[in-house]
Amino acid sequence: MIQLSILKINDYGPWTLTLGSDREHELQILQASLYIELQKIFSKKNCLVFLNRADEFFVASNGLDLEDHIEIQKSLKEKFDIKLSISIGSADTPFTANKKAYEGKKNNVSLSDEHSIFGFINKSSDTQVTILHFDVDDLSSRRKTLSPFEISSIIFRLYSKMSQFFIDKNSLAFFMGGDNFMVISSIEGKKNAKDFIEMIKKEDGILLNCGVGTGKTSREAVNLATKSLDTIREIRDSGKEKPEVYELKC
Ligand SMILES: Nc1nc2c(ncn2[C@@H]2O[C@H](COP(=O)(O)OP(=O)(O)OP(=O)(O)O)[C@@H](O)[C@H]2O)c(=O)[nH]1
Ligand SMILES: [Mg+2]
Repeated sequence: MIQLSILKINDYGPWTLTLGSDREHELQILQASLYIELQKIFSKKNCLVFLNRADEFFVASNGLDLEDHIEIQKSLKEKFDIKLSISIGSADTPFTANKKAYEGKKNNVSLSDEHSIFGFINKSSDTQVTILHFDVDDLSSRRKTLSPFEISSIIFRLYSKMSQFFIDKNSLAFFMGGDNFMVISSIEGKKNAKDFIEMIKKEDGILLNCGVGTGKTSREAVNLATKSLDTIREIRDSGKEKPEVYELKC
């Protein structure tokens, strides 16, 4: 079971208008500050936060109970004037967990009125999340002929294809910066990595590597996925034939 917590700023649209038109810098500062704080709080609880369109945050929150979420809300209240709601969902696949969280909030299934928490906490002992860490092989060589903006355009086209491909497999893809992407997946979902790599190789001539990690918490899964990705690089750099997908187990 994968548990997802989606954090959203309450009434953000109308509130932004109250700042007047000279607001963009303030909004960017607020969004970046929120992201820093959330990544700090959740990583201390062994979770990773995934940035969604800069003003919404997805957390693979396996292992966190309602009390943890209340504690997080209390700490955010002390630091920010704006308030966030948290919607929680859990399911066998990340996409379904995301739908459950969404429906929990839409149907006002309250877990805590006071702290604006909605949805469903995973109460079963079955908690496991798989992370696929994708990275472009040798992006540096493209930088020799392409300008920074042209590189970004390639990366965002790739992100768009990845998002579509993995949503069809009930998994959620996020851009992590540079040429890095992470997909929140179920353990069965990892078999899709190879197919995606082949598709992108054929359609766009881009070579990707993918490290896979599974853990009881997202931080544990991400650690293993990144270690697996780094292992692909080590194999490649030692002159041996590298695997495109690699999975280290703890
Ligand atoms: N989010 C994230 N970004 C990273 C990580 N490692 C590197 N980056 C970013 O990705 C960019 C590209 O770095 P690399 O992927 O190492 O460069 P490369 O030439 O593609 O090298 P290989 O991936 O080893 O083939 C860097 O400039 C960083 O911005 C990581 O683990 N996570
Ligand atoms: Mg790379």
